[in-house]
Amino acid sequence: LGKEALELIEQAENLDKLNSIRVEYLGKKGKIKNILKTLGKLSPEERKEIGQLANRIKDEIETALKEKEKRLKEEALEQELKKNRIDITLPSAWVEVGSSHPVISTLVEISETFLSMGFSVAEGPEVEKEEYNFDMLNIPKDHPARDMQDTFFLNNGKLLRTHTSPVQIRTMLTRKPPIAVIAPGRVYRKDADPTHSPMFHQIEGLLVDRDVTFRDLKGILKIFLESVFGKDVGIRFRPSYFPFTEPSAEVDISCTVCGGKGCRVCKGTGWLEILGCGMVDPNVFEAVGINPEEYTGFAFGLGVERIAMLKYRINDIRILFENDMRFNHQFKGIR
Ligand code: FA5
Repeated sequence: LGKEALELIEQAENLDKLNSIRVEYLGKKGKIKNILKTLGKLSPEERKEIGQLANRIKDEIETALKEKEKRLKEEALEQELKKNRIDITLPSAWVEVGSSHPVISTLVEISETFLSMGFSVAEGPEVEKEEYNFDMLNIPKDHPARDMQDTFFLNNGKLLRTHTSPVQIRTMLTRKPPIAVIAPGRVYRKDADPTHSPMFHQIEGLLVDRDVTFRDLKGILKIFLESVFGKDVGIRFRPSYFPFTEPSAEVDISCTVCGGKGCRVCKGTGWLEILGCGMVDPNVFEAVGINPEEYTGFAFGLGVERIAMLKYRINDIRILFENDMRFNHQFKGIR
């Protein structure tokens, strides 16, 4: 019986066949079970001998079944591999990997510098109330910045914010000093030339507390500019005017794009204006219900594209938004 089974197993050419042999010999009604059932009728000696024999044959069949099963499976895998040959030395298909736009990576880098100094991020909408964009910032009704030339007015009485300064108002209306926030975001103006884009990014900064001075403003801006451009960067504070700060200044960076003479970006002056700043005007504090006798503060608004232009030596702001892939590809892996 054993020999017969082992031969059948050897000849079995697939797993189905193997399974039916298993049932035939080892199953509940299989040949081995049948022998074991008859043991009761035998004498004790015979019972022992036949019983042992039957169990040995059972073990042999089981082992043979297992081995054959393993071999059949290996053969099947072998066949499969032969049929579907894969050449692992072939080059892979071309996959385009994206990267951050230089304006966005500049914006993130600047933001992180301020976050590391303890500022947090505040936000406001791009479609803004005229009141927050102008009135509460002490910008009079007849100020040229409100002119249809500069501002995109919407027909619902709102406008596209022309700067991130309305986020100052929103922040001071909802929070009590001490306040230390930055507000990065998109702003819009009717502008278009090599250094002016109709949509661009600003980062607003606002710090309000007791005893904040112009010296604090200069110190913070110096730390930030040196961290972005390095210690040797040329920085120039120029007295200026903004209705919402008093005194006010503008900051220029030495124009490394061209080294000065004849440059389109700095118009031959050797400097590029990158931000406006100053001490928060008492009229603004009064508009938001903060006592100017108790608190002082500084604010600044910087142009992100201008900083990206200096950082990457780009001499026309419009290149940043044309989406020419030959340009965009150059910024792969920068951040
Ligand atoms: C302002 O927008 C003020 N809100 C800045 C400010 C904030 C002053 C807080 C004081 C206190 P200004 O219009 O100068 O200021 O713009 C700020 C910066 O944005 C400029 O220095 C320049 O770097 C950038 N900028 C202005 N117009 C454009 C434009 N069309 N395209 C690209 N960058 C621009």
